[in-house]
Amino acid sequence: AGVHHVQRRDIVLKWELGEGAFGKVFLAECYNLLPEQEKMLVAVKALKEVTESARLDFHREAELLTVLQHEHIVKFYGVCTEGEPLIMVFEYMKHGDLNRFLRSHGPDAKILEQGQGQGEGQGQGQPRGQLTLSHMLQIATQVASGMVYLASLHFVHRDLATRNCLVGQDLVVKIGDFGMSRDIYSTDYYRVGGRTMLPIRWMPPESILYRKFTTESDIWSFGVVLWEIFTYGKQPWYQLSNTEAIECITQGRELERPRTCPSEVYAIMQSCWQREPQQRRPIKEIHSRLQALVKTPPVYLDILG
Ligand code: 31Y
Repeated sequence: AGVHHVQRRDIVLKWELGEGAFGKVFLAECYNLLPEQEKMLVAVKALKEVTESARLDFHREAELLTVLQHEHIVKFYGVCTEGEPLIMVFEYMKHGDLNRFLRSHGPDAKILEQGQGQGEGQGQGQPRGQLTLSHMLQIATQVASGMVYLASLHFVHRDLATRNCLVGQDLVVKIGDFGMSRDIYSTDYYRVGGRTMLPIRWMPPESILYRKFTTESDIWSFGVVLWEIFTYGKQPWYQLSNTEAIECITQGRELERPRTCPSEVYAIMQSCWQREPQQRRPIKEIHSRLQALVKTPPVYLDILG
């Protein structure tokens, strides 16, 4: 694949958005990227340590991201490899990762509240207070849409979780690039051996037991993402340690229905959590079902809890 190259002098860093052991993500201005815009805001990921193996991973990821193009996959514009650090250029997703977004629009939001611009519309756009059922369904449908695309390419994600999705203007949600969250959200991973970090709380029994990752294991993870959305970003099995969570999942215990989750949506989660991978509902069907629910939201009586 032809990875696009950007010149160093066309990138002007503004400030840091996030940091991990691999490097940092900055907000930047980029010149001469698109024909219709002289300069535009972008997010750049700068690789801190450039060992030979990190360089190889970088180029492999860049080639992959060049191929993956979809309205619900974060847009990748190219790389800058003049000297160091190595840089990847992405579209800027104004609200950052989906997990933080969910928490900042949930019941424990006050601490996390980040100044939202004045005069921004509510309605279809970014909500000011807590997310409604309609917002949650819209978010879920968009993640599902990105997953339908990845499945159509037989691409197995292996780490689908809200921390790996990004939120832009007007509640646009996209699946992010790969391998950043292992640093920022390290408590979501269980370290096995030296370097391997597994997102066990999002993994089905066959991935935990046999390290088997497939389109069907991604469907299981999507069910957990739905659960995250309807709990405003809670960690699955937050009350359990990693070893207890492994025990629970492999024994077939299910996450409970979140308080704000209609039974129609919980039924979708449960269809993702069939022990037998082939019994899980195909992501295409899940997407259609969610789309139908967005159009005709279930009547939900909060007081029934
Ligand atoms: C981006 C805006 N997928 C691309 N913080 C890297 C891809 C998931 C995560 C990152 C971003 C997290 C900025 C913890 C401090 C702030 O609290 C979370 C955070 C992620 C801040 N990243 C981005 N923000 N546009 C971003 N990342 C991209 C475009 N790729 C990534």
